Amino acid sequence: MATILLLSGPNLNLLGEREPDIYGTVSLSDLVAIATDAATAHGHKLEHFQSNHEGELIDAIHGARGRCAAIVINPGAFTHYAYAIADALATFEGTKIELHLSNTHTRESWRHRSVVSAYVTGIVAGFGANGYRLAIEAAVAATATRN
Ligand code: CA2
Repeated sequence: MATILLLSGPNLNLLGEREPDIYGTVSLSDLVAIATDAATAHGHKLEHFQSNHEGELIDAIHGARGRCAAIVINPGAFTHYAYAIADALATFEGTKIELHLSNTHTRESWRHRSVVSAYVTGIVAGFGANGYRLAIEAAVAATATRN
């Protein structure tokens, strides 16, 4: 059994309360349940951590080193400018999936750029809540084929 760390960035704790046209009506705890079910179905354990603070997310990435097989991260708006999160992801040796509810490329131009994409194994974006299952399955598959 491997541990998969799901990280949620700023404002994702407010999901379900505003902007349902973009992000859907599900809450963050609903998304964590979807991810947990997907991980459990493959015999793995899921841990989740949400923070509105960049340094706390960096500390969580450091804490996953040598302990977790994969990180699935929705960095929220940090995606677009947080170089320190990109640097932290570069230090993690396992599978890394960048995850977004929305297709950021169909939205405002400032959302088109991700500073973390160059440091991840792959990206899941635009599939809403279903993306949380897809991302876990991608992490499991990528982890199984490593080495
Ligand atoms: O599509 C995604 O998953 C995003 O990572 C969500 C971020 C956004 O800054 C990225 O460009 C794309 C924003 C999450 C904030 O979600 C809200 C939830 C409730 C009310 C307002 C925003």
